Amino acid sequence: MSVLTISENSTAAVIARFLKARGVERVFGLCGGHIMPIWMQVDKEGIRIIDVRDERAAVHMAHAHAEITGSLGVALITAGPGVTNAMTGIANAHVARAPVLVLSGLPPSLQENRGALQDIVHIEFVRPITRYARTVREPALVLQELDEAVCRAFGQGGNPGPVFLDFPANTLRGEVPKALQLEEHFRPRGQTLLPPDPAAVAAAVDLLWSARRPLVISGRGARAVGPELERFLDRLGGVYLDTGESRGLIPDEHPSVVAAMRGTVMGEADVVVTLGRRLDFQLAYGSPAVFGAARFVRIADAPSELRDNRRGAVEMLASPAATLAAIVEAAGKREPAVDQSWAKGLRARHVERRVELRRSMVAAAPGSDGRMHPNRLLAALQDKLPADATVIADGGDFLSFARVGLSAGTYLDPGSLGCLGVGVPFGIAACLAQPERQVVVATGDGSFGFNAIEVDTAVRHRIPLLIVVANNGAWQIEVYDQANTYGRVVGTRLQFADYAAMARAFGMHAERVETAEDLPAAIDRALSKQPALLDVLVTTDAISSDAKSGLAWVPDLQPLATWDDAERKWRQG
Ligand SMILES: Cc1ncc(C[n+]2csc(CCOP(=O)(O)OP(=O)(O)O)c2C)c(N)n1
Ligand SMILES: [Mg+2]
Repeated sequence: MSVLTISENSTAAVIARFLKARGVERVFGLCGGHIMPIWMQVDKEGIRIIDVRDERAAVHMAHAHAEITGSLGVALITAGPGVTNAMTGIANAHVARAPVLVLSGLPPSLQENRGALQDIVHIEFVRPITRYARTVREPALVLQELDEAVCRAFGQGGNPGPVFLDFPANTLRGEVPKALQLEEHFRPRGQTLLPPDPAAVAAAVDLLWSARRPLVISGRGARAVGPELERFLDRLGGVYLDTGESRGLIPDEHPSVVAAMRGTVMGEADVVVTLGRRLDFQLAYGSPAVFGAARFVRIADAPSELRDNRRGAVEMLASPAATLAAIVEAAGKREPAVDQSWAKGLRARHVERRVELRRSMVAAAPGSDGRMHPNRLLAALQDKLPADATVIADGGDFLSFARVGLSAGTYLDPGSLGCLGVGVPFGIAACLAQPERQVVVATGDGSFGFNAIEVDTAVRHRIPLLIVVANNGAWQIEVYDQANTYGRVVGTRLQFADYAAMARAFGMHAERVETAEDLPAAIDRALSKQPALLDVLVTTDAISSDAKSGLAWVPDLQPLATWDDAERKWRQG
């Protein structure tokens, strides 16, 4: 039998050297013959391969890596079903605007369209959910293609997001001429800084420093600007909201934080600053029905976060950090006009609500089925977690409870695609990216199921992760919607499956917990034996705010019933 050898100048070897040179330390993937040359060379370069059980999980992991580190996430998946399996992960990274490079293979060109194994044209179906999707057939062009793809992944004047390259097997084995392996293609690129327009900075200062009730909302594009944002808030005063995309950016103790007063503050602000934040469904699409006569200042380095839904009185396509610094600088010693009693009042009510929430969580009564309330579980968990823990929340009702019930240094969830199942893969990637942090996945039982098999990946790679499954034997938020909207329940009940036994089958420490009294010791044991899973039985009687507010039954004009009512009235004039 002849063996195909891979030379050091092969396309595959050059791809691996490129990844190494660009600082890629790990690749998430699932093997297959069509990508084997890259796989072996990546390993040879000392890049760690996190081998998963489903390609979707590989892309979810690359996505979480990118969100947490701000650096490129890389997924390596095989041809055909490898790519179709990955589609959900790619779509989620697309909606989340996460810089992810997906690499795949193709049958050799000489077998193209002849009925080859795993032959399907990937780029036609990945194109709408990627920033760049190309088949690279010519070894001599591989470095330019990789460089272009990575630039597009980071946005570079456009929107960041996933990019896709595939290579026929013969291309991977083909030679890249040495003369074309230019250092300039390998060399890491620095960040592109977009300086703000001084005239727009002056206009923003005028508007903001004369605002009585300014509100600042941060999002994805603000993730790296914590210090600048804090200085800006300290200087301007006003209040601050963050809707999950950039949670942990401003500490809860900061006097501007009023997260628990979101509904009120959105209706009361007179100037709203969006910082790298889309005015999406979580922000009522910026509708005047909800935001009243507020004027907007929009700051973003990605176009999709600059103009969506509402036009800003001031719009700046510029780096958020540089822009905030320039605004503070330009404001100089000017006194802000903020109504201090308004800001302080909101803050005081926010703090009251937080205290009340903590109190009610600990005291939450069990349901009529005798099972504990999800908030009891979250309170026990919060008790044992460090304040800077990374929280990955996933689920329907349980996501709604966990989002407010757990404080987090870093937080990720299914995002605006509502992509259930990200929990375990996101958790694994977060552990790898933040080895100094405790990472916990708080997931509903239904959501856990999608990528439950990745407990195997966590065990094999010794990932010190805690997975907590809130097991209510149902897709409960949907059960509630059906019962309330249609008066009957169809196809939304699951079993109280023994997820602990499942995890143990893969060698993970796992326990089922049935009472709130047993929780503290079980959490301690789990934390000392990670990776670990706790399968906690919770009641179906607990109705979450997402279930009550309309997110579950999807009103016509707005995601929440109260906003939908407001929008209806406002449209009628
Ligand atoms: C991939 C995917 N499938 C279906 C849905 C619709 N959906 C939203 S929440 C939910 C129920 C989640 O159940 P579980 O994770 O058990 O949480 P629970 O509501 O029971 O707390 C479903 C099916 C979705 N958002 N994403
Ligand atoms: Mg459930």
